[in-house]
Amino acid sequence: MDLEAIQQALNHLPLGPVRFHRQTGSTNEDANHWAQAGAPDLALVTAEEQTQGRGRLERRWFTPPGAALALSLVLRPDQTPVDAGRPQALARLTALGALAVCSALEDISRGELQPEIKWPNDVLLERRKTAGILVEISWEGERFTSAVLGIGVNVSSQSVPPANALLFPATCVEAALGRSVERLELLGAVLERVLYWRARLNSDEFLQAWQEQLAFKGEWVQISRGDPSGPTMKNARLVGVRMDGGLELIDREGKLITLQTGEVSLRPVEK
Ligand code: BT5
Repeated sequence: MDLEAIQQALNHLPLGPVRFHRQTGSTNEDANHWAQAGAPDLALVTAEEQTQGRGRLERRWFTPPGAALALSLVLRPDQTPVDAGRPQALARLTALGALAVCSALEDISRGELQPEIKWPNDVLLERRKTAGILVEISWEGERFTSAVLGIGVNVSSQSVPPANALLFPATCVEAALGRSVERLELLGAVLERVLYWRARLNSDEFLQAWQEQLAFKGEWVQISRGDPSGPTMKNARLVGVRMDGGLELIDREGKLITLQTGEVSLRPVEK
């Protein structure tokens, strides 16, 4: 990939300016700085390699050169209709990234791939983590001034970290699809779908798509504090997601539990 090829692949989309790095620390870090310096809506940072790629809770995100997508998009509030409070806005924008990746994977595979969203921010293929979303929002009081939507997608096998570095099993798009994938095509499809879903952020269609893509629906999952290896809080059957981003589950006693995006992890209960 290079800047010219990226711009050409994206020239049908109404994006802001694009920055491309062969290697950077973190595209989210870059986009946050750029947003503070006045980057317009839909300014895009993308990189071939990240040396300090980050996940939630100070975790690391692995992006070796030439094997993945690593991108961060600046979103400005006037074009991004999230009218809710802080946790809800974070949940909704995270879902925007996850839904965009799911739709893009369906588009480029012509329906062969069946991606799922592992609440709150992972995209799974064949029940393995293939993409992660990290949203970082800057607030002024109750109004957000900018959000950075960070998306990492494993495309070819070199992008998949060794199993001992992982909290949850991982795979890549090419392994799930059984053929090679053009990263520029996937990049264009993801961004096209970010635009599509952003225009529908508060719609029933958005909630329905989020609900439909949710992994482990109707299944028993183990809820842990922090990492999936952390202490188990309890097992419960997953019901669905609510408009405010909360996840609903029913425990063994039949009690409804709602989890908010935060320091919890889900993992299927082994039968
Ligand atoms: C995430 O965090 O899944 C969010 C990842 C966001 C990455 C993008 S890339 C572009 C932008 N720039 C950045 O610096 N970040 C964003 P979390 O749910 O906390 O998951 C992190 C965990 O996923 C790690 O602790 C590992 O166990 C695992 N992991 C790390 N790299 C992975 C990879 N390439 N594929 C699958 N799992 C990975």
